[in-house]
Amino acid sequence: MSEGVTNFGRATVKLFSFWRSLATFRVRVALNLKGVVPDEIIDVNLMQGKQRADAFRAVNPQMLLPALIDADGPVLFQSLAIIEYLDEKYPQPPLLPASPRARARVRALAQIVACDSHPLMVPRVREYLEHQLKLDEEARLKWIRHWIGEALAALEANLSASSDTGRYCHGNAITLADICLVSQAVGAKFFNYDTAPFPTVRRIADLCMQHDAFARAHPLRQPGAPQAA
Ligand SMILES: N[C@@H](CCC(=O)N[C@@H](CS)C(=O)NCC(=O)O)C(=O)O
Repeated sequence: MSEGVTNFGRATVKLFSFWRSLATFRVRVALNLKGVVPDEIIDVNLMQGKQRADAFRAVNPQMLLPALIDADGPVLFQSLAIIEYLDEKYPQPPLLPASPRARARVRALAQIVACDSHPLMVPRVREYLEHQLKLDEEARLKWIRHWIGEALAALEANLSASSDTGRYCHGNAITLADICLVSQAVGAKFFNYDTAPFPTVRRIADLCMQHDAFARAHPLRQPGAPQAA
């Protein structure tokens, strides 16, 4: 781990982050939407396996990013749980709609990404495919692209068929579902997956990326990211 940005030693909000982490991207968007600026950003280099170092294991025994420490803690982990925590602590702008049915839809769309697709392509899974199952790079990419496509297809089917879909995933305000949808679209780009067959997903992702909270949170705009898209 290496120390990142600090504000006068007043460490009230600490975000454990890595530029490429899509789950951390989701939390960065939520922080930006809520106007919360972390006092410290602690870089955990996933490409160097630093998530498994003792220093980070003590923070999050699951050895996954993101992790967030708000004031005296305890540490918060799992991107959806962190985002809902932020939403409850800072209610404006709301990231979940008001009605139970609408909230369920937004959470379900979010979980297509965060529970059913993204976990299948993270470093620990890619490493297992490579080192334990001995799959070559072509087979590993086939795996990743398959699960990216499954989620994009599920999102597109729901979004294009539902009268609840508006400018964003649910109506005309940004919700948790949009945050997750954008992380899926950005992840697809990382693996050169063409999102053209999913026009509703693409339209909403493009619209979100015009918003400063999303644009500033983009993985390629974080410290340590490569220059090129
Ligand atoms: N379900 C978790 C996923 C967390 C996760 O897998 N994070 C990735 C980075 S996006 C990670 O830290 N991977 C480390 C590893 O796989 O070893 C969440 O949404 O927070």
